[in-house]
Amino acid sequence: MNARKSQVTPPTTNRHLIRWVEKMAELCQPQHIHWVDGSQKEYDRLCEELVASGTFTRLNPKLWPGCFLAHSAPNDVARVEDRTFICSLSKDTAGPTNNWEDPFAMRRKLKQLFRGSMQGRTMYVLPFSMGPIGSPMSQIGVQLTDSPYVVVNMRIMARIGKPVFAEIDKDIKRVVPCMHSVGAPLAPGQQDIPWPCNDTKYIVHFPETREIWSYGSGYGGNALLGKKCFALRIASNIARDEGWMAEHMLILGVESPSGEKTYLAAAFPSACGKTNLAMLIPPKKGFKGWKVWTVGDDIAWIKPDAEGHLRAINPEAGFFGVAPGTSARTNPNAMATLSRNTIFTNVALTPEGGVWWEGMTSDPPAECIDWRGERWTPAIAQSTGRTAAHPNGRFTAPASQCPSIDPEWENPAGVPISAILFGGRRASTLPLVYQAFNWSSGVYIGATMGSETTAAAAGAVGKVRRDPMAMLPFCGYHMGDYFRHWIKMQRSLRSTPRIFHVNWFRKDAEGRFLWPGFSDNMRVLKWIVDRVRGRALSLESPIGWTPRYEDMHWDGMDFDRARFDAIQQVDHAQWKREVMDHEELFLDLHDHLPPEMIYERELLICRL
Ligand code: TSX
Ligand code: MN
Repeated sequence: MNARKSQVTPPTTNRHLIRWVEKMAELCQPQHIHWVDGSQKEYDRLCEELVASGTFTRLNPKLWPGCFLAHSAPNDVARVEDRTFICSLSKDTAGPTNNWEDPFAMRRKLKQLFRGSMQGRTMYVLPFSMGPIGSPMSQIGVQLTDSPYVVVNMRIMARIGKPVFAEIDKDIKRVVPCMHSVGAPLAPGQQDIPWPCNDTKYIVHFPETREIWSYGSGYGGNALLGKKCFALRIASNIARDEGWMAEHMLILGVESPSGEKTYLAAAFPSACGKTNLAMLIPPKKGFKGWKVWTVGDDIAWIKPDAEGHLRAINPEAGFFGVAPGTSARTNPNAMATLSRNTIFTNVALTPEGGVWWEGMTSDPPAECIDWRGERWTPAIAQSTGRTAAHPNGRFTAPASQCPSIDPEWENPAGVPISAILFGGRRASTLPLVYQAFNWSSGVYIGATMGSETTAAAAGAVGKVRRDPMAMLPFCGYHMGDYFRHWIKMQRSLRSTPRIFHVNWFRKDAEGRFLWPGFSDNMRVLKWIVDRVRGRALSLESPIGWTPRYEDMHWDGMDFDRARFDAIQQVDHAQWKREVMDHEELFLDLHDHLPPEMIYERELLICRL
């Protein structure tokens, strides 16, 4: 690739951008600079180079056209929350749930780390738009990275390249600078390895100057800086200042047989099947003519429009989904989406040149190459406990390929949001569904939501982990101020979306799931739509409005009133314990907590 030639003529007229690139090149000392144009030709060439360097394996084009597989280093397989920092001027701004360091000290540290960090490598200048190019709700960033793996993944996950430079040259939007190095410089003549990275990792955000610096990792949210770092941690700061919301939410549209469309946004902690819900297919029986449309599966930017209604865009252009557990049974739309033009990371390679992961098929392949690059058979798995795919193995797939992608998904004005759902994985206490009494009680529900830990690695199994609005690892400022911002949003709205809480995971005394989940969640979505549209009555419980058995649509499902009563039960003794538990999180945040949270808790206690 003639990188030096393109360096001579940058495809932008923006003096600040050109000067910043020069300054950063001086710091990182890359061998080449490549201005990313985002074309298919460029993508194909980078993928060829990744195959040649051993980072990528091209999958069998007959089975998996346009697909590649990467295996990461074993010490670079997930986001590193303990290495993630919010460097605001004051520690108090970042709050107790974020790692904080003094921004001046951190800058000094980063300068040291990045000095010469790209030696022997190409520095890619990667302009990206989060949200459709030109949308008033979109934001622009430029990532400088020494990882071609990041460039090709970003081409799927965001809008990148030439049209973004054109947008930058209009000089109407502030550009967020994003520095990224895998931290593995090459000495002259030194052979590269398939997955360069560094044991030392720093994922750093400067919320006041709107900057991101990421060092040492090439994986996922650590390295694809448009996603968690920009679209959530930095954007949550921008949103707080500008009066909108950057949320860890899926967006879906429910269409009725008459063509009426209702959009919902939903926040869930990890391992609740958020992507599965975003791509839900209604039950075959009882829901003729109903359709669920996918707008996004991970992030929503939500803003009041001129009439005072909330509208949302998905700032991303692809899905970076967890592969294990994804199958034709759990998520046929995801399987169709990832069937071509997809980059797989840390899943297994089959002898036919295909991919496999736990839960993809009922029978495992007779043999394969596991995510570590070693031979794997079901017998080896039996004796060693090793999985073929890493539990955090991923697919990077274009949203446009999703069969349920909403025709409105790239509408620059977004889609109107009628309801917000919070959810969690809770074996007891939390009913299948209930509706908040009003906005502030809904904010309380979101602030106190949580999930029971499933993997032993994550600590004690079955203990509730609070994860307010599913934003604990992603809010770029004090969680108490974030709740306050949620409360304050009501003032700029003529109509607030209705707020609901759902729990697909309640169990009976014998430990069996009370709810079949998956497609049948459509019955819950329908009740929510009917509530939003003023068509369904409800019962008043101490925690909120709950559905009447006769207002749920049961066609095609055998679920009698006794089972419904069991799954909807609000047990006062359990709830008294639950409210006591809410206090734990609030203690940490008390000095920034809006009074509404205290009042809502008091009211809830009184009702119980
Ligand atoms: O994604 C899930 N959803 C949402 C679907 C739109 N999962 C998978 C969670 C792990 C990521 C679920 N698991 C859901 C669910 O609604 N519900 C359950 C629990 C469950 C699992 C299996 C069965 C029933 C419930 N039954 C049988 O397998 C027969
Ligand atoms: Mn997520």
